[in-house]
Formats: sequence, structure tokens, C-alpha cells
Amino acid sequence: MAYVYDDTNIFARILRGEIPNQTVLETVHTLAFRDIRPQAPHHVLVIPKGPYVTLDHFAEAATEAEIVDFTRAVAKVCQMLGVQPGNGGNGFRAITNAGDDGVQEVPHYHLHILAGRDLGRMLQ
Ligand code: D5M
Repeated sequence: MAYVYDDTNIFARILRGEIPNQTVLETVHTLAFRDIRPQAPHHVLVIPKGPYVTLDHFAEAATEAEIVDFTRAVAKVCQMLGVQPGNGGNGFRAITNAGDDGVQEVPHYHLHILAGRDLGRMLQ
């Protein structure tokens, strides 16, 4: 079954400028903004501007330009936050939730970037 993108979701509304956001970075194909319910001192959501529901949808359907732009934007956000472990920072965690078992709340692909505290071990 193909993905069906619901353009009434809250991130689509943010991208259309219908509701405000705390932008950290905007590029041609990508937007990064602060999560409204931060789980760490730094909690940034990175989203493609295109209509993709999940990571696998994005990876299958996005153009190479979109994928490169998104990936570079993630690096830029980590650099802006000063959390790159290879550059003197204390590190970060990147998480994406997909579908029901992933408990995805907003059906527009997004990567959570969490940093600024010890995030604990997630996988045993
Ligand atoms: O997480 C969806 C995330 O989106 C959750 O951490 C809250 C965040 N959220 C919801 N509405 C907003 C607005 N308006 N601005 C910023 N952040 C928001 P999920 O991975 O889908 O469970």
C-alpha cells in the first residue's frame, strides 16, 4: 500500500506558515525548529519540506537533492548546537518514530535531535 500524505498535519501547517515555529535552520528542502515539548536542553526537529510520512517513505520517494540537503541540515544543526562529538561537543541522539508501533504522533517525517544532557542507554 502506498503512503498517503495528510496535508492537514501540524508540520504541514508550519511549512505553510499557518502556525509559528522556533526556526533553527532553513534550507532549500529542509526546516529545523525547536520541539514544543522538549525532552532535553536541546530538542530540535528536522523535517523535509516535501510531503513524506516516514523515514522509509522519504528514503524511497525523495530526490537525491532532498536527501542530501536533509542530511547536511542535520549536520549543520548539530554544528550550530555545538554537540558534534568529533568537534569538541558532548554528542546527541537522533530518533525517528514511524507508524503505530513507533508511536508517531505527527504524520510528516521528522528526525528528533536531542542533546545537552546524558540521554541514558536506550537499547540494551
Ligand atoms: O513527535 C512529534 C513531536 O512534535 C513531539 O515531540 C511534539 C512535537 N510538536 C507537536 N506540535 C508541535 C509544534 N507546533 N511545534 C513544535 N513541535 C511540535 P512524534 O515523533 O511524531 O511522536
